[in-house]
Amino acid sequence: MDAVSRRVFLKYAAAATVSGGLAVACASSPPQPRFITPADPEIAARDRALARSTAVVPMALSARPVTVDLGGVAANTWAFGDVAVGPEIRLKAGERLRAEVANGLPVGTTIHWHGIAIRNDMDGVPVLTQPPIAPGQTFVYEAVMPDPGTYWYHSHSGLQLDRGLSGPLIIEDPNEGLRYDHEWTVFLKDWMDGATGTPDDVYRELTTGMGGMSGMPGMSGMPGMAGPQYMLTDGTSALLGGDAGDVKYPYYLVNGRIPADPPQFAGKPGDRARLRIVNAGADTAFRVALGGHELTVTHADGYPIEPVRADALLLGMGERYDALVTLEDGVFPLVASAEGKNARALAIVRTGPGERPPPDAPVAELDGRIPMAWDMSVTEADRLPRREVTRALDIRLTGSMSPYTWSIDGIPFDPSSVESNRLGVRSGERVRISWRNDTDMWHPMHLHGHTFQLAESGARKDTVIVLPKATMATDFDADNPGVWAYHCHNSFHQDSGMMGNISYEI
Ligand SMILES: [Cu+2]
Repeated sequence: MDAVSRRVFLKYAAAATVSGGLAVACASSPPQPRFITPADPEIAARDRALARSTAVVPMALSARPVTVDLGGVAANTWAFGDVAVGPEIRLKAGERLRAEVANGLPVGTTIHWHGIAIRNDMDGVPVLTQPPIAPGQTFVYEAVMPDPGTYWYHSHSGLQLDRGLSGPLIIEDPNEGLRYDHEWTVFLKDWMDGATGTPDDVYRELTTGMGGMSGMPGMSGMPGMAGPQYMLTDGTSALLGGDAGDVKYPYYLVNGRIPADPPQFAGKPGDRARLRIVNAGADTAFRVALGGHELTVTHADGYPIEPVRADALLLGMGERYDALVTLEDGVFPLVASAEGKNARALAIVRTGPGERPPPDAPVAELDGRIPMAWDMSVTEADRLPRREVTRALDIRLTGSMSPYTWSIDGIPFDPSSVESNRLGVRSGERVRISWRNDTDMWHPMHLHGHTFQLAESGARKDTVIVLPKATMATDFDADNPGVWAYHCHNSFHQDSGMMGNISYEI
């Protein structure tokens, strides 16, 4: 069935169920499942049961147009503060976050708390879990943050993630087992907004082949200008199975700064630092290494793994890794290379005097050992109990660069309909999603409200890289009722339609 006739069929089926008058249709087709809605009482009840403290951590976030300084480059963007990264939110697992979000943007917005097994009505997906927050309005997100780890928050409306509307969210473990002297958040971003154009210009170029129209003089859309401004035409990555991405950006940032004026982390030789690395990019995988150091990777997407030694890590959009490092004596480049894009983001780690390394300093570790999520194992304590899969979902990833369309099973997501690309599960089931990538590109696939486990005892994650023409099996327990988006975390693929939802049946 094509998209239109499928939608018509679903509407017809819903009407038949409601009216109850079409006995013939009902008798000859299986009963239509009914689904939980975000307003149902079990969603608030689960949240209350998860609280391990009476603490409520307040946070005020004001989304608005602002000019930020990227380190000598000004960008007119939409952000939560006066810098390109939103404020770091910190609380302890089991505490309640109360985030008051004021929308000062000219369009609607919502905030999603990425990776958190949050109560469904606070998940921040327009139409699926709430109406957009209208311009001038305020919405209060209030929910228990149940699990420790490195997470982040971002707008889930349109292409707003590709602006400044994101920030780190760190949930501390009340029983933290690791010992370290420093904790450094490394928040990675690809950036063009308000410097050379907007994400809408990029999307227009990807879908029509024509750039510009943003009104930014001399930058894009000049009549007769040859070749694409943003489309990545020559970026390859062996680790990602070929194609690196769709878009080349003018800037890549660590904590909102360009390499010409990098952020600096300071310590003493011999100190141990915990890196909390977040890829908040829209279309860039980052390869991260600290020159002259070995990493000990301890967490994937917030969940503990059996520690793995690494020279570098590759993060798809939405992924996070935590790593411990024992600091040498000197000044070192902490590099996030934009995979396949011949550019990098940079921070400096300093434990002594000396010149800071140049932005293009060679870093041998970038080509060293790079474990991927499927090489990692969850710790015994966090492993899903062994049991039979009771619900198998095949999610086929489809689409192409030309024409620029991305979809699920050939059907682009319709953001106005909760029925679009909807799959059902029931509470208590062990669900296996097989992500089947039929395309020539890699996709970082993200499921809301749950963490799945790769293979038998692989890493627990909420976002997983699915390589071209490959299938990735991920298991989770259906223990968080609601309507949960799943989508590619490439912003342009998501906006084009590589998205759907998993809904709990009643
Ligand atoms: Cu994708």
